[in-house]
Amino acid sequence: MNHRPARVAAIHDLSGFGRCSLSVILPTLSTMGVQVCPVPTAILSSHTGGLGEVEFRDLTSFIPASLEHYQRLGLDFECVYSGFLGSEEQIDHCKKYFASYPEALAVVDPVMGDHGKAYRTYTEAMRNRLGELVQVADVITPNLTEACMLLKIPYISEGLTRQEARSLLAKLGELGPNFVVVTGVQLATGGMANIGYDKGNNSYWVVPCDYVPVSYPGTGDLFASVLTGAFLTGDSLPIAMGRATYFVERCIKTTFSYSSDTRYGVMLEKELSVLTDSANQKDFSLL
Ligand code: PXL
Repeated sequence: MNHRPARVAAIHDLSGFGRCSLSVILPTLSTMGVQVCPVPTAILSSHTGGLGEVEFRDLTSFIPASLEHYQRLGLDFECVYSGFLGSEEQIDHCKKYFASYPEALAVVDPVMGDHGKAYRTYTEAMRNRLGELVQVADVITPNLTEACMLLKIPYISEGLTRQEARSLLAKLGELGPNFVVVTGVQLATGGMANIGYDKGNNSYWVVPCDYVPVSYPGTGDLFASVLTGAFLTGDSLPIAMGRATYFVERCIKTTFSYSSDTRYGVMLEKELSVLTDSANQKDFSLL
């Protein structure tokens, strides 16, 4: 029997200031007992969200080179997880990673935008190409902006009814993945929630979020990494969603309590320890 921790190839950028991408995925998954093998797509001085001009080192050629190396040595992964990608070419290299590890859990966090707007590095052509990545995914974790971009529908700014929320999830499921989670959804009944769909047992789930009047970069990356870590350690979809929501909310509330500059991201250093106890989870209900 193999007792080593589950191993994830995490294909994402490495950002300096701003606490996002591999910089937060590594400590998060390590704390959950999952080994991360980083496949950096780029090294950036900060995230792209407002800390000045970003110093950018493109690492596109490292993606196929690392894959070739791992395949040649027979090194295996239980999960391949993709996040922020900088070009169509990087998306194509990612597709090859997923195809090379057909047994691995394929997690696609379709990092494209937030608050109804695409990130400035994102092009229309990349959106179409990302759709192809989503087709081969087992799990996708778009926020509401990204969910609408994937479905090629206008951003939904009104609260969703239960029926509308379920239909949004079902349509995303039709794109390919067995598990769909959409974060940051406004509900018609009031309040924000993370919603999920498990296609295998045709169940829809909702985890309500506490409202905090701020937004920080990297919270989507944190959510997707806790969800991935929970899946890899045997949790069901709603339990994984409950753990991810609990952790991200704790990070947001703690950071807000210090009135820190939002562009620096959340103070996960103060909250990582909550991940070691899987009882730290928000309650979930059927949607
Ligand atoms: O949090 C997603 C993300 C990842 N990587 C970079 C980003 C962002 C969001 O702004 O800028 C470089």
